[in-house]
Amino acid sequence: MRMRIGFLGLGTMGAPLANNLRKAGYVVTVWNRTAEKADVIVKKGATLARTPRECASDKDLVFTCLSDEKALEAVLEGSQGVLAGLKAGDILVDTSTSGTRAARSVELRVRDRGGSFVAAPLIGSRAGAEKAQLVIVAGGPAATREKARPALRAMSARLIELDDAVQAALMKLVVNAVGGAMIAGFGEALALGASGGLDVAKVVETVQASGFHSPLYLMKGEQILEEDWDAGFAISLAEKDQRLAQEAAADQGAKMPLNSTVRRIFADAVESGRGDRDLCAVADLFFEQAKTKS
Ligand code: NA7
Repeated sequence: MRMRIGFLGLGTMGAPLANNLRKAGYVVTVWNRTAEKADVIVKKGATLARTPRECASDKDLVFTCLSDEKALEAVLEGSQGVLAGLKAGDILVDTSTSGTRAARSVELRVRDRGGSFVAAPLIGSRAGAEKAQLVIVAGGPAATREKARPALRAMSARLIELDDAVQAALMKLVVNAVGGAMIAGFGEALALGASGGLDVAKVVETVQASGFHSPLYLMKGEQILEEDWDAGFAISLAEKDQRLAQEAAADQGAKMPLNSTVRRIFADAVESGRGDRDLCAVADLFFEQAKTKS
């Protein structure tokens, strides 16, 4: 019998992920707060559930891909929530970046229902999700990971497995703390060059010729030069990731002064109206502050 998957959250990342699962041969039932976003995948053969509970009921695997821990909470709880639909032996896989506190709390509540939880945050952006080229860090009990593995592989190019859900959530925060500092530093430095009269294209070329070059700067450098702010990964979500890193640091006793500044920069970008733009639009904020344009 084909495996049944319930998939909740058809945003930028969730829609292509659910579609990849459908293409891989799973029987997919979807739910999204804004139901119309399900139209495309329903036309391709997925079933639309009326409630999160219905979406999660009687499935071999249940996936969530939601903005943050608050969205996750809204979808999990209540009489029509995902948790109400889970029974003993069921598996919930959260692909959202919802942080270590949420992973800890969701794991307990899924276990209370006799189920098993895997935190499987995504590394990559929309294009990677569409091409099933994401990196996924999956943490949870070995037997549960084994059951979820084929579906996780259908959405990713690289699957990194850990024994614990909270550790997987933490790993994602670590990776995005690195990425956040890189892109904020890049945008700030480009604006420094531009404000002194350097040609931004030449700056990008020179950084890329140096030992500091990176695929991130190659990709985002092009987007910045073209002023293409179409969100592969929205600044508002990047700000959330730095906030979650700060929370984990507070819980663990780690100090992250750089991350705290990066978070403030992203928060400024959101406040300036750039929240829905791609992460690289942080450069645009620096250009504006330096009274120069790329
Ligand atoms: P998007 O494109 O912002 O999509 C977010 C999804 O979360 C989308 O399906 C939203 O439904 C849903 N959402 C947000 N708030 C709620 C509440 N309160 N209740 C129910 N559903 C909600 O994010 P991405 O796909 O780019 O990212 C998903 C995760 O991967 C995120 O953690 C990233 O950091 C990494 P809507 O369509 O708005 O009704």
